[in-house]
Amino acid sequence: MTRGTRILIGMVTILALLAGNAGAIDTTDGMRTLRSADVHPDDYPTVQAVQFMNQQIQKTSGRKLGIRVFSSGLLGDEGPLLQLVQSGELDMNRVSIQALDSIAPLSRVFSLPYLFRDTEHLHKVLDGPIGQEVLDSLASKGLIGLAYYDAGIRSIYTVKKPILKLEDMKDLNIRVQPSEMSLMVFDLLGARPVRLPFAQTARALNNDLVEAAENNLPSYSSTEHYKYAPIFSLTRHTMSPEVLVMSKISWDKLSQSEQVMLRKAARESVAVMRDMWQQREERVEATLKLAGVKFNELPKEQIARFTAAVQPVYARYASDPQQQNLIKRIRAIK
Ligand code: BDP
Repeated sequence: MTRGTRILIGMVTILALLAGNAGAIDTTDGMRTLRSADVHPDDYPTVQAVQFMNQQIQKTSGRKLGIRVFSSGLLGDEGPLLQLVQSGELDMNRVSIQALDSIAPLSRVFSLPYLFRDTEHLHKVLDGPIGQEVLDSLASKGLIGLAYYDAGIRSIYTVKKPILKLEDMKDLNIRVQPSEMSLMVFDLLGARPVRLPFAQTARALNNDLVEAAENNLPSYSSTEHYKYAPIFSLTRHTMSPEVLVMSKISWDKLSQSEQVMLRKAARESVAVMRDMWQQREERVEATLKLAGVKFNELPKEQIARFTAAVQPVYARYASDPQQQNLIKRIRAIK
């Protein structure tokens, strides 16, 4: 599909989505269909997880309720779409938790750099009371938090030079996620961050607007960013997870049993997603190596310097007592 066709389909879809359908939840052939957005392609684990939910709820509801996923960023970038979810024009959106930074301050804690020790630590936090507290904090913002999905560990990839020490970050023109906190993290590291929508990153790398970006391996691979920026340096600076949110307005339109059904399907989709994610990470690492991507480990002392450099972010973006309390509890989880 050409870019023009995609844009056209995107516009038509958004119009169809909004026209005459205020209040969302579309009814097609007697089945009420929740519309969900994702920037990733159909075979990506986040999309597959919501497809799995769709199958589950169609089965349990006797085809009265389903979910349709608008994948590949068909409806646009995830940040702006969150507003449509809050206003009830779109039912669901799977986003990086960083997209919620300015909406839900408590959720910011999960995007802080160098907070989680490893995936096990992250899962323990997300699966326990802290994870639930953050999901619950979304309700006052018009969002129902349904599930966390894995997003691996984000590291930096570059067009020309590897990142092996803190000094290599100096003046690096790097695409970052459209969040204030990302901007500060990379400012502190000495880089020159540019906030760009996900979908525009490949073009920006290809046209020298930026010389670097940062992401996890499955995204680096599915977007083909590795073709423009084949040097992957394992800075491992954040483990911000994905989150599936639903419009509170749409949620309130469901019956209680439908809500229970949806929560159950969301819970089950997490395990399915984690399996797919792990397999995907292993597979893409091998494929990327074959494609010529050069991976660089950073020495421990350099990771310590990166960690020290970004500490002011904690004071600036996670300083209120509730956030401080979460950070303390997260660190205490062994
Ligand atoms: C990917 C996330 C996606 C973000 C993207 C980004 O899955 O939700 O939009 O990173 O960097 O890993 O913007």
